[in-house]
Amino acid sequence: SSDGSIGSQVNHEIIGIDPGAGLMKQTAQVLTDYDLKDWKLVEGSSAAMTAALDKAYKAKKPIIVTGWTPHWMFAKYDLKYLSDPKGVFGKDEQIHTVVRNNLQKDAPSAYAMLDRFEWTPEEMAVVMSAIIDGKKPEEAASDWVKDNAAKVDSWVKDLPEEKGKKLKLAYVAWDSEIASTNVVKAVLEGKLGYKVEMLQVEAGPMWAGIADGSADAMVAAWLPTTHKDYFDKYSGKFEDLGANLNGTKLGLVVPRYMNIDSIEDLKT
Ligand code: PBE
Repeated sequence: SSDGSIGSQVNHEIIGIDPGAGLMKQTAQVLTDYDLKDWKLVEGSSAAMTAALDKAYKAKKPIIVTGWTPHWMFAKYDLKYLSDPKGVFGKDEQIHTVVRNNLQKDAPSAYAMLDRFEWTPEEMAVVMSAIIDGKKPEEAASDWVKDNAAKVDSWVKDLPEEKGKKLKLAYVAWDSEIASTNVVKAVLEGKLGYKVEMLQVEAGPMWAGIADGSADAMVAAWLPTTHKDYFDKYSGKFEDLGANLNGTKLGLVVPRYMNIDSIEDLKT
């Protein structure tokens, strides 16, 4: 239809990301809880979502995407979260570091570094922005490590090198996790001598890989809400080393030029 409603303007589509993301489950719940029957959540990837956003934004067209903080999109475009009066997207949570059982015994220095690893959304933003400006992720990460020597030293202080020992870091190609995983790899390799392989997978296989020991660690666990299903499913089969970043948010995101403010506004 072309009745001029927000729904008809965007074809009743919300541009989603990879189906395994917690954000996708929460958005599906939003469609139910707000009774948005005509609406579709479009599956894709982080990269496809940001490409669609970029295209719409440049044309000043309406678009609704699933989004999260920390993300470079908020620096590059003038955006807003739609308010969520029913609280489906939950409260602020943290990004946690999660490792396989027995990693402490098998790779004590890596375990200790991963346990100490923590940074801020502002620090992560530096790496994310460098990547979106065209730097290779490894290069953006190693530059950040060079520029933040004091912080990096606090993660590795007094830990013995384990030259040549292999480690596998699992991650999903979410912009925030591309940044964090590359920084952790740069530190484990550059400061502690490990040989680190990065395994890019979907969210389900990332958790499964830690639980079955085929991956050693990940810094991409959004808890306590977004990855609750995975956390519960693999309970006892991993070790949660706690938060590595505070100050996250998830929700539906639109360009500020759009004349809506709340998820409730999608109903009209
Ligand atoms: N995210 C980014 C993920 C966690 C990191 C919000 C897209 C998710 O929804 O599972």
